[in-house]
Amino acid sequence: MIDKINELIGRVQAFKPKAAAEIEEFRIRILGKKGELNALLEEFKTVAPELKRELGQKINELKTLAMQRVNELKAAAAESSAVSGPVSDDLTRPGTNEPIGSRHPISLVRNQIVEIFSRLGYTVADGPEIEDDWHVFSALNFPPEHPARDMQDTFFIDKNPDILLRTHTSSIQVRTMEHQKPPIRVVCPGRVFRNEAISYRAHCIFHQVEGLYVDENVSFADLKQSILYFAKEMFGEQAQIRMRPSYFPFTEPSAEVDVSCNLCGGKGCNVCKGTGWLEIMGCGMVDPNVLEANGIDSKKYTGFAFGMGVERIAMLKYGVKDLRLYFENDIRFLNQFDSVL
Ligand code: 2NL
Repeated sequence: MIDKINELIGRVQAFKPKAAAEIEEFRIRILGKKGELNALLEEFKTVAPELKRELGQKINELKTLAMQRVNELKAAAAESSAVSGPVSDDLTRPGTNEPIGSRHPISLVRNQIVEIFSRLGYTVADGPEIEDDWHVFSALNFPPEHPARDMQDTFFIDKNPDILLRTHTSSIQVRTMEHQKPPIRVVCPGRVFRNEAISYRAHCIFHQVEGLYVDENVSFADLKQSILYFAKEMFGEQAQIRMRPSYFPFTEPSAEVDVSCNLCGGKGCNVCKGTGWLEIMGCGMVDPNVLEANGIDSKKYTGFAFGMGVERIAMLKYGVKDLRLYFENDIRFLNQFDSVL
């Protein structure tokens, strides 16, 4: 019986089909219900017990080999028929259309924000996503007991209170002030992280663009005019802004900026909840404590800063009502933004 098995192994190894159809014939002849392998297994039932171990192993070897060989040959045949079918000989055949990708809406809006401020003389700065307490909180005048420093709100790494994921991109501006003297004019785009439950309007990872302008005689009027310019470039010439008093640890005074609702032209609709205004960012005059903490003489220099959420601006611009769409990479959503800029 061992000779029969070896002979069959030899034939499997030597098998070279001339046409694809021969592979299936070969499979049926060897591995099929009434094939040679099953015939061997019938015969195997009658062999002496002391031979069973060796013969059984040998038959298994044969079976694995035959299955592998059939699969290999079938895969090779499928590939070669795809390449050398009759159509490929027709050189006038139109090419297959390779769909090209497009930028993610968050990238589009982020690029546009950066581009608008670059026209006002801002340069772009970057910094690490994993930060320390100083660059995210202390240098920005956060008091020691501020709730943002809590585990509930901020992701700490290995529970180390000094290593954390940045919760805003202000840490980039802090790093800019470390190695650059005024005048400073930077925009800082980047991902930020907050320990929040995910919903249609919140995500634990999102994108911000912040800006910082420090020089002699920088005023709140400069801030207001810069933001108005931004709003008109982003939302259209008809856009108006208003500012409401607010509070941030790092600016004084601080303001929340609203843009007039594009959908109803300010009359009030369900998007602006009847107010005619939509919130787009926060801003303010840099707190003198922040300037001093970063080695800038607050008697000589003043500055303004602002920060906005890219998802929020993109939602308003494109009328997207659920922020989670930006993170799911559903091609049906992404295909609607066909710009490649
Ligand atoms: C918001 C508000 C803001 C800043 C960010 C800032 C940075 C430095 C100094 C002072 Cl280094 N301020 N950034 C200022 C005001 C508001 O962001 O709602 N962001 C989404």
